[in-house]
Amino acid sequence: MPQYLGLDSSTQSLSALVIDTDTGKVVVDKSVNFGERLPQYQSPKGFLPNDDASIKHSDPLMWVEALDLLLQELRDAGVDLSKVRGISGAGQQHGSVYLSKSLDSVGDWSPASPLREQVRPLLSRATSPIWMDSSTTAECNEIARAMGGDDKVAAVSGSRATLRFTGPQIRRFYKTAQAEWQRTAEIHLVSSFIASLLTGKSAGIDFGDGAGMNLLDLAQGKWSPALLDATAPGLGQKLKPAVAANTVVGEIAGYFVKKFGFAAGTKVVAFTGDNPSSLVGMGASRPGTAVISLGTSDTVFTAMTAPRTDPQGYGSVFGNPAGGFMSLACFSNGSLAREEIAKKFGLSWNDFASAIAEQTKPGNGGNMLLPYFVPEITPRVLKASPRWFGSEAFVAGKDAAAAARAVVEAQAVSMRLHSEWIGETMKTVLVTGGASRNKGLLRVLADVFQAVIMPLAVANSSALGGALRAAQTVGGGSWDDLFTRFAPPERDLGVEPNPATQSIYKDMAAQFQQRLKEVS
Ligand code: XUL
Repeated sequence: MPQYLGLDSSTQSLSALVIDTDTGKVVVDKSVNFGERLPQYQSPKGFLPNDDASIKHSDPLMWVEALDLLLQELRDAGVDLSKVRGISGAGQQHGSVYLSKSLDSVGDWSPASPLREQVRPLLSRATSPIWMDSSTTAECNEIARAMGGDDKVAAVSGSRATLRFTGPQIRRFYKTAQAEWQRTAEIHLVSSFIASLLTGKSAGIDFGDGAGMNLLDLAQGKWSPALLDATAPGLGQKLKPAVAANTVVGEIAGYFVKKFGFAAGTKVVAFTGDNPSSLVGMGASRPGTAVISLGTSDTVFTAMTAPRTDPQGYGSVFGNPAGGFMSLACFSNGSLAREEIAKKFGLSWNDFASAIAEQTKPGNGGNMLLPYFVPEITPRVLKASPRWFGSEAFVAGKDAAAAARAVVEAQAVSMRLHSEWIGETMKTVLVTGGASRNKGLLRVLADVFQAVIMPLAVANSSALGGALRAAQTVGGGSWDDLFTRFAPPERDLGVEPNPATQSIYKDMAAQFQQRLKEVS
């Protein structure tokens, strides 16, 4: 029975999903939450505490340990990993791992000790900056200046020099930690790092995730010499050539065969970013269907007919793992903001749905929230600064139902406003991620986007995208067949827009933009 494993190393957890292409079934879908299961890393939300709110780093050994832990759990759950023919997957985008030796020179891992102990001495930098980091304003300006302006950076790489992108992060490392920089022989993204662990040798970064670095020449599929020079001297030698997403980067290392029962020779396909992987996992890798992913960050993305850049500079263009390009707008106040409201008012996730369906109305009686509980990427809000506007009770934090609707309406309005540049009509929007089963949230999205909103049968679309890409590359399945069988949208749960709300949300969008000027 041909089975394929997809992994997703995201901000807060590592997930594994196995599909069986004979039966058309998902064999297993399991996750390890870093905060809960690996508390020794002191990263309850997946990143390390820091007095400087702009600095967000994670311990890469936490990701390594999670891999051992999750594969052991699959084994303990009776999953026969020897049936897996191919593996692919995804990582949170932009995060980077710094090694003092190329993994090509390591050979196989020893099954005698845990993987984390073997990786520890290879790290030239103890922590990894992740996508939530916003400490690189100076470096972005320097890169843009060296390139002759932000438009030039966007024309080559698909995005302006962007705070969380890996190039500016690398430049900051080069400027602030000379000794560690000198000791660094190889730099990986989270995605290529996990693929490298699996093969026991250095796996190339794929075009999809590589586009989130401000280093890749999108048209050429090669590191841009000008961007490399503008970022840090000698950087080109620390990066392996980028590869297409459907490249087999190696075979599974003996360590995993001996420890977890994989078959020797199991192929590993290049890993990509979590958003490009979700595009495939949602069956949306051709233009015409937009995707909203509700995770730690919320993202809106769609396959693109032609690469187009965001004139306001917030959105990005990445490689589409199924070929061509995709757009992406990323909002850091996703579930982080929803969880803040839930915590503040003691609301369950069901309370959110009933607050929206039963206790409040579209437009929220004029109550509005600027939902910035952490610094925001889109639009740029540098300091956490939630603002409440409306009735006395709402502003005083005494109206739980209005607060629940307010956070969801504000997020939806902002997503709509900041995805207009993509220029693709969004008649159908597929929704994935932890919050995608919340009827109240889907209702607001349908009304704000004036589009049919449909959740996907499998919530974990990024890991599913990994499994589908492995099946397509190694097993040779057709995309259409794989999408029909594994990524059917839940039509029954689809929510139709109510046309009567169109003008309400048009007014709200105008007010929202007005209010935004106060914080951005
Ligand atoms: C996308 C982005 C986030 C991360 C974490 O540009 O920064 O969505 O990929 O999921």
